[in-house]
Amino acid sequence: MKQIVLRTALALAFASLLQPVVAMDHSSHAAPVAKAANQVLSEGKVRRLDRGAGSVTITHGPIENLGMGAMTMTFSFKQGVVPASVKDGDQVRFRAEEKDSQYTVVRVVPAK
Ligand SMILES: [Cu+2]
Repeated sequence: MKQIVLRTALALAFASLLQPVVAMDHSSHAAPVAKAANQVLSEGKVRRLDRGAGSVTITHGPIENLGMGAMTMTFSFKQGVVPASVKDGDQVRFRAEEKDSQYTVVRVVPAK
């Protein structure tokens, strides 16, 4: 009897080792091509806003559409893109794009 119990335990232990490893499928992580992708905003904090020069330095989190990790960098922007209420130190959500090999902020939304 003891023998059978032991064998069963071993069999179960062995069977658990044979559980098929679920293959990781990353295909679903592929960048969405939908129009909605244009609306994806990134998180950031305004470090230095220069409205005259049309440049803003932002410490930002990952920017998925640019394949960029978190960092501090300067973007250019066109007049009217950064809301008048936005000032240095503000938390914002923003959309950045690469235009003419220049990183440009095309939308800025103050974060609450
Ligand atoms: Cu960056």
